[in-house]
Amino acid sequence: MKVDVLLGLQWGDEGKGKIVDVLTPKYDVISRFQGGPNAGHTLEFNNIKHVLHTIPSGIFRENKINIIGNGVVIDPVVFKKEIESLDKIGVDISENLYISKKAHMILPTHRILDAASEQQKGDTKIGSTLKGIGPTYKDKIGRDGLRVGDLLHNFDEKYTARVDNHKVMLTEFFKFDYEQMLNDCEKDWFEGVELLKSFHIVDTEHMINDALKAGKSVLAEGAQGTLLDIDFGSYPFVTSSNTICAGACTGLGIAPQTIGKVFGIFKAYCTRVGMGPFPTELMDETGDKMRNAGHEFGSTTGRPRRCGWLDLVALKYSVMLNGVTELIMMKADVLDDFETIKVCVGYEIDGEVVEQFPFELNDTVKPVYVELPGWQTDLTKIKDQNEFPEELNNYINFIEDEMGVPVTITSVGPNREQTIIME
Ligand code: 2SA
Ligand code: MG
Repeated sequence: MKVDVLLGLQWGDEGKGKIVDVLTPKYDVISRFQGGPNAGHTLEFNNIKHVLHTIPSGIFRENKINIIGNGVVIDPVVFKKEIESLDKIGVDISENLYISKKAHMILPTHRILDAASEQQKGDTKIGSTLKGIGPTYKDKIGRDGLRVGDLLHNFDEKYTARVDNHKVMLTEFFKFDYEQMLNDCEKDWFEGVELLKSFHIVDTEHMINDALKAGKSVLAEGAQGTLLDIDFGSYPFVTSSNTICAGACTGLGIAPQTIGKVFGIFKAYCTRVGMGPFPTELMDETGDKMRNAGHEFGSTTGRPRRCGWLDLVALKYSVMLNGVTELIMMKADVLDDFETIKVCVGYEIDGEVVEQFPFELNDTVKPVYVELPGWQTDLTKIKDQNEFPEELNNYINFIEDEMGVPVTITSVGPNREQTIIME
């Protein structure tokens, strides 16, 4: 069997949670391979909206194995809150959640270091989610991290050594007053650790490979988006993990040839939270209209998202990096009320038009648009592709032609029923 991968092709918030929820019934194992509580995957369960941060989206279905892979970073505080809120709605996952011993932990001081670093950067800050992601991955790569498996042996010693180190950095380098923040969260953190220890902590790479050998199907659930990838995103305004398909290999311990389908999710337009370049951004009424129609406010931090037209230069780059085999277009209904819809097909840089995603997206990059007629139809009631207005079909065909990959699902609203499978 193969591992199918589902990932975001833009700057995150493409609606991965909804689609993973639609796809999960087909898989035996659902896994997360990178990121951490900077993700917020919104799912609907019994008509209740539920946001997951660390836990894979397969947990609302019975008899699914959910794996938090080695590439993920875990904050025990957030983890505990997630478990408690699942408990409240009667979802017990103690038996079908497995956590990699090799996943790194976000320490209380990592969160504080994230805040200190952003404060020090001032105007050049990344606009991070302040969840401690950057400092945790920095320690992992710097070979100073603490892993979930470390909880099982001499943990207190290791914890104190790391935290003492961080305290020196906070005091001497960042001149950051951390005492209060640390006092506020350390107790919760240790409580979270106790809860974490009660779950299955295993070498998940063996589990996944054994599952594949036994004929089980695996879905790898990406977080954030391709344009936030540490290597290929709009560096330094990126997250600190590999969000692309290759990240599933390193973040789960699976070989490249085990990858099967690659589902690439994108919104019919673009959004971005945090700082960093965004060529098609609309800082006008059109952008406001998209934000309101699409309820574009972050599920993790509540921040208003920046909005703009679909960028096919960036999308093509993402399709290439991930080897996308199927495209999934989300939130088509958000564009219901637009007379015409623009699509960026090139970037003008110093008077020259390029179609290749450049090294740097600075202010000199100007989008080149094609304008297509809008459908001006309420898509939210549509149940079948046959009912699609001609203009929507044209929009989809245009994208498929440019990408060379078919759109196999179009989403026309937040509910499960508003997910149109394309023939
Ligand atoms: P960080 O906290 O170090 O990862 O922040 C670095 C940059 O990455 C951006 N970032 C995000 N942007 C959009 N969505 C994110 N998460 C989604 C959510 C979930 C998803 O709904 O919250 O799509 O998986 C996310 N996480 C990080 C951040 O704004 C900084 O620009
Ligand atoms: Mg989101």
